[in-house]
Amino acid sequence: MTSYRIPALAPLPTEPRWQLPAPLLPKPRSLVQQELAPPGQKQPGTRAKGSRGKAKRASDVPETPDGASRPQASQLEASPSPGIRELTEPAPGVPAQGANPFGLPAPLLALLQRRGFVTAEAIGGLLDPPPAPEPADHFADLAKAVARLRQACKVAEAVAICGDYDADGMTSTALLVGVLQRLGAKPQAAIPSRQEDGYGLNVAMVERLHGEGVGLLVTVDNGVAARDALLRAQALGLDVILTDHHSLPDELPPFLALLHPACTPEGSPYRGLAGVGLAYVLGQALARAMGDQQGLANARDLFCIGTIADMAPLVGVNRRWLMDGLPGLKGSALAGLQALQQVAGLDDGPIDAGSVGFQLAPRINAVGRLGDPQLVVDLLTTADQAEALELARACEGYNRQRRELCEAIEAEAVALVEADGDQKSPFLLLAQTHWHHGVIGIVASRLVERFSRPVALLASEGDGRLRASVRAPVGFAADQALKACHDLLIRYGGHPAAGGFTVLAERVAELHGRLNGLAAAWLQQRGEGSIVEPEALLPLEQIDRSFWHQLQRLEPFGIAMPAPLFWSHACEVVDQRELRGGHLQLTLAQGEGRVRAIAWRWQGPKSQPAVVDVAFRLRNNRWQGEERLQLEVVALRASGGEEICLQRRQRLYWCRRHGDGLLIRNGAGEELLASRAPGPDQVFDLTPWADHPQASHPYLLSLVQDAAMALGLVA
Ligand SMILES: [Mn+2]
Repeated sequence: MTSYRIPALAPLPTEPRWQLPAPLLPKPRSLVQQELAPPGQKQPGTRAKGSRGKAKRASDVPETPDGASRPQASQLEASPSPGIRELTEPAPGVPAQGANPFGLPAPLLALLQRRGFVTAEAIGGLLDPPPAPEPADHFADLAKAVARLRQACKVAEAVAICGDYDADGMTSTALLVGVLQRLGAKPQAAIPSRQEDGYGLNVAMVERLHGEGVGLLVTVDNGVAARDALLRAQALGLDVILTDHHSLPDELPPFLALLHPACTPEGSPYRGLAGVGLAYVLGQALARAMGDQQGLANARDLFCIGTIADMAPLVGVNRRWLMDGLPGLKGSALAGLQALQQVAGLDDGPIDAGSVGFQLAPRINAVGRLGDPQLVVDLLTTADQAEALELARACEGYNRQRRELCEAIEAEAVALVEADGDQKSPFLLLAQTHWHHGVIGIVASRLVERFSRPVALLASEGDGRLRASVRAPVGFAADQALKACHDLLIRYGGHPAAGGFTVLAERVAELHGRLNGLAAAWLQQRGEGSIVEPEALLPLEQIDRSFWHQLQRLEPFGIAMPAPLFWSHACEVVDQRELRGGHLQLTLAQGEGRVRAIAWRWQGPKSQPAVVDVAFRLRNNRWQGEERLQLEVVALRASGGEEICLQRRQRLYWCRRHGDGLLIRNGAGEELLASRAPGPDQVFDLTPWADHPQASHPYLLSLVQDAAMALGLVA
């Protein structure tokens, strides 16, 4: 047995660390593999003025400036060792000529290149993804499944759609119920209850459905793990079409046809489908086979909601179909979606992936968390507007209740954590028997954000058992941590960012000890605080409607295609005020640019420095018919202003703007002047010393590029 020691942890500062993006300059691998000699005796452009630069050449000893001229080093630390990243993630090259026939502004182009979209072809494929390929070529069992469903439609057979109580499972169910109803079958929804049944199809449900005369089961968003239930279905002579996107177990249950993303060919654009994506593939193929196209718009609307709500990656066919489908949501023919938009207050403005994820999905999910999922299926299948509105109001009620529960639990949990003062556990594990397990996952996510460490919240399941939701910050693998403690757990599962387990109450203390050991080791390795990694510089002056429209071309944003995180250098804080609810509102100015910024649930210091660097996402804020672009602040720090300090391994360099160029001084007082290279690329070089033998030295060039980036001179 492994034993874990729990080292005492120093309190973590709330200040996040910043990591600037890799410069868009190719750096040869040799930089990584061999420790380069410093610029050397014959450093180009060395100027004697004001320096004591005679003998003390740049050497391997850490450089420290001496004398009173010591510049004020900001806390800025460019990626401490820019080379290391390249071992796993080569810095994208300088944009090839003609790689931007799309008219994208420089910050967006830089962002795309850092995300790996380097060629014109790749960028084109992102802005306008290719149509989905023929699904039958990617799903071997699709024809078999369609044939069986056609038969059911012909004879008006009773078909059960066996879904799940989350938004993905409920939209999948509604999608197939809608398509089958239209095509003549007699579909019924069969979703287990979170409270009474737990996840997935069970034996009792199968027996009940069989008793009611159902001859065909279609599972959506679950099924591959329901071996017992499906063995029972087989014994009762029921046909089963399995559609699921959860991990395939070693032993599959019996089935007539299986649609699963993992069964598509390697690299298939269908690999990222959620449950509702599979339901859409099946519904679409069936409707086509039966010569009906009309009902498919409704199915596509549901596809959009379920895919975003389930946090499926927005790439491949997901991206293509969302780009096609999202604009139609506003005018959806589904009465339920219209009603839901109405109660959510989405009347004005377009519906984008964000409004689906943050407005519509929570209202649907709240029902699955606290109530009967059948309500959502009814809402999303009814044609009656009055009924739809009534059901949407019920969703709204559950959502309000969900919000209140979350707030109460969060307040309790935060109080428990803060009672420990500076001695917070590396792994926050909190248990209260009265907490509702339908919502503890949401609260756990908020605590991860607040305390930047893994969190497990436990609620009672009865019989001396507790059930937990686990959430973890990027870099800590929750699933691996649970696996390492499997001998203490009754049940566990999940993926790196989120998981769950069931445990006996008497085991909780030991479990917490072990998890603390794992998290402490991870925290120690990761360093203190969270890390902010802005992707591209965006000067405030460039923020206008035209930039916003260009940014919209990269939508939809979500999982695997996050909304860009920009940063801006040396912004003047013109105004700051605290809003009700603990939010911070700032007015920032930079050159001609002036913009409103808001930091939701601000945890940092009350008062901000006069000049800040800000990391932010750009949002279009609609308020009472007016639209205004504003920054959503992710991090703030005091700006180094005109002069910043870069650290390269053991050496320090002081860098500042110098006219259109920049000036770099090392610890020996030697200075180097760089200027913007001619041409469209955002490159600084040592043109002033073009003749010097070391003017193209990779170490110097990358140093210059890092400095230009840190000073906010290039995107
Ligand atoms: Mn799902």
